[in-house]
Amino acid sequence: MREILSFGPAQRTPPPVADCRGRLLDFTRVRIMGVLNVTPDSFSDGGKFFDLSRALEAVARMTEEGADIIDIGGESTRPGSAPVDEAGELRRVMPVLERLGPSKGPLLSIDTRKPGVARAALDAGVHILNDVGGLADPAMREAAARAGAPAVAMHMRGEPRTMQENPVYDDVAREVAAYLEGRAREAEAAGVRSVWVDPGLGFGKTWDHNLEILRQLPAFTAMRRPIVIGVSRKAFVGAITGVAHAGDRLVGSKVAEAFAALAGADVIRTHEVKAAAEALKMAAALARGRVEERPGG
Ligand code: HH2
Repeated sequence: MREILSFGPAQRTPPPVADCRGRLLDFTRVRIMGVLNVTPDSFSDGGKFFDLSRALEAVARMTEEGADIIDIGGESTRPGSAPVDEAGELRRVMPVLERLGPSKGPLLSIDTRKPGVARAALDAGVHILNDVGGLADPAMREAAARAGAPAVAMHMRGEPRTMQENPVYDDVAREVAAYLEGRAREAEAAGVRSVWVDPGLGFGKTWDHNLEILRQLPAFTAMRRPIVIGVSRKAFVGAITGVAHAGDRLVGSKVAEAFAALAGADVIRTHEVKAAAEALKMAAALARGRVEERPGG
């Protein structure tokens, strides 16, 4: 544990500020990305925010609770999930984006693997592209570059339908970090102004792989790019804590989020924003050894 504190938030050296299409996001503290799944089948909250008014209520609640970013997705990528076509995904996310309009509150990100959805969402004013496909599709890189938007490249091995069928790595942290560095360089060469990397916990990884990645986050901080971590409610949290129902995995999720923050994550993608904000404040105080932040950091 002491080793972890020695590379806590104060030691992180990502770019201090990301320009999100004119809105600035600094990483002097760990940022919270609240999840809004406008889907009937997401693993923990499928169907809950499928209705427009409930989706908008959820955005208002997460804003109040301290979300820095709201990540809006219209396709479940849980293990075994069935893909949705582009028109269907657009029908899910666009009404929410149109009603939100130019957000003065949290930044908005679009969680999609489809260039058509990415382009439409960015045209509607979304600030960040979150691609669980790792920006491997040149059209995704172009969509972010054209809009001048930062993009999250997430690592996934295989496809959601089959990705949990016996994934094998020699050194999972090193291999995933090398993959993401390659994708980030390609995206930058295509004109993407800021690439954030995400090792993709649960996407083609065993439970032990997920733990290994969290314990080896310095392999990712060395890339000097903002690091996004999504651990919230995932199956390995349930397996470790013995909580079968995904929506009840609050405590395990918050412990893992605090651990990720201390180990160097810059953005925590989470379903429970209020509890994450408390956990991250606690983690930050433990890392700096003082209750209060001093003015100016
Ligand atoms: N996890 C999920 C979806 N998108 N994006 C990033 N960058 N990182 C993640 O870890 C990540 C992600 C899966 O969680 P969720 O959105 O709650 O479920 P579903 O895919 O079933 O909608």
